[in-house]
Amino acid sequence: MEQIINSFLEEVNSRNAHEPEFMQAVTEVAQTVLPYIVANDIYHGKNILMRMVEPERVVMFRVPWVDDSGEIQVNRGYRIEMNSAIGPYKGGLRFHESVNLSILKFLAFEQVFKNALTTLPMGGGKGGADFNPKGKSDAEVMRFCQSFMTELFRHIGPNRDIPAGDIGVGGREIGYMFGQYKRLKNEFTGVLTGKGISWGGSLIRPEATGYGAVYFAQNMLQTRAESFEGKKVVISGAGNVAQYAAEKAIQLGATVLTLSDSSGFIHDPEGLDDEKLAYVMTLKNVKRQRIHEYVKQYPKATFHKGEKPWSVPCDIAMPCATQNELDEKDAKTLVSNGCYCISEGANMPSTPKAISHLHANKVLYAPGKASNAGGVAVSGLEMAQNSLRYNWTRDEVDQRLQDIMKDIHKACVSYGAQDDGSINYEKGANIAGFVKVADAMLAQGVV
Ligand code: NDP
Ligand code: 2IT
Repeated sequence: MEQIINSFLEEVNSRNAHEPEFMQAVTEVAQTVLPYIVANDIYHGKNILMRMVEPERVVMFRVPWVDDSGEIQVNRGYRIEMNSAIGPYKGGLRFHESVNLSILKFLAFEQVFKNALTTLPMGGGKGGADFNPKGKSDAEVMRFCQSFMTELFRHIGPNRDIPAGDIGVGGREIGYMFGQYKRLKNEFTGVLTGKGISWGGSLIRPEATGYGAVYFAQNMLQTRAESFEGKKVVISGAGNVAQYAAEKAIQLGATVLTLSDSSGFIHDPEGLDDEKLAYVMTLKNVKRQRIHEYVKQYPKATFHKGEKPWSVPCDIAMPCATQNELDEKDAKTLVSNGCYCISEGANMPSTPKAISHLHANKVLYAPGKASNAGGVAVSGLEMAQNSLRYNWTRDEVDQRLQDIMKDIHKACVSYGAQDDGSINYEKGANIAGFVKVADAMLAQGVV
């Protein structure tokens, strides 16, 4: 088996040698899915995984724009249309200076499996630009978004490819891009998700990824007759996913001790409450300032410059910032401090060695493609509401989100249950996602 996996990865690597994040994501899937393919005749001999690692289409384009001082800037835009076997391409847009082909291909590949797990009919895609929104004025962000959409609009559509937000792309950016798409096409359609409530958005979409990651953790905890009540939770990030993971964890009676950004983390030993979280939301979403401001407002908290929050003892950890933010050393620290549940809000935040350590110590570990699927799931519900030209209530959407997270958990259990009674959620998520997409691909022939 090892030989089959190695020769598969060698072939993929020969085409993608300079894409480390993409190879990391493919390796993780190949190690769990190839043994399943070999054991199941209907998938064997069809080169099905090789077809899945090759994007259906990649678009790269120039994004020129004029900054506030009149200088002309140029960024690089991308859209990876990875797989449309079970529905139109669907996935977020990331605006961050680190964005490159490797990062977007890893995200698009993960999205294919994640979207299949949601139970909704969505293929996988991802896009973005190496644009750094930090410190830019609203007017600069608007001009950038308009220029980005002036090329992207010809590749997307409500039945073709439906982008949404990711790092650096929130309600403001979706608004500017939607406005430009509508102007160019002269059509009001649900071409993007994460829209404002008065112009086609869904209630609970901003909350969905963070809430969903907590709901998934709740399902995992229930397998050990545990809950969030009274638990210590450590969260990284201070953006969309981290904020709503914190909100839901607090609502369920947990103590949220940390938040972070790329400059360091804050530790509030008394825990965040509704008022403190409202302060963080204004700080990050309205004032667009840094997390270290928190300790000026709440002096009992401390700021740890340049550090990650994983050294703070906790029961539950939720990485909600970015890829590879939790390494083997962090995993060892978490486990030795008593952490027994990790629910990933970010995409691929744990390194392969960290994941091995978590498995070896029987930590309840949920990979992002399962635990952060609530965001894209509610995007799918936003698409459904747009098609119906109707809006569901907050409670209706929240209930559907909870049901979907429960179904994803069930799918992970059915493919990831181990002989010793533990659940390998990584294996379960990969195989469950694979089966749905592979069955559709086989039915549709070699296309
Ligand atoms: P935001 O832009 O709202 O927030 C990102 C947060 O992560 C910020 O606090 C940011 O800090 C921090 N961060 C970003 N890059 C780094 C880095 N290189 N090192 C340390 N911290 C970093 O993004 P989201 O909250 O939307 O996304 C967070 C994660 O969740 C990403 O992995 C994303 O792919 C994933 N995700 C998002 C979904 C969504 O619906 N939005 C859905 C599913 C997954 P700083 O401000 O300093 O950059
Ligand atoms: O990684 C993700 O799932 C997202 N950024 C959300 C994608 C979406 O289409 O809502």
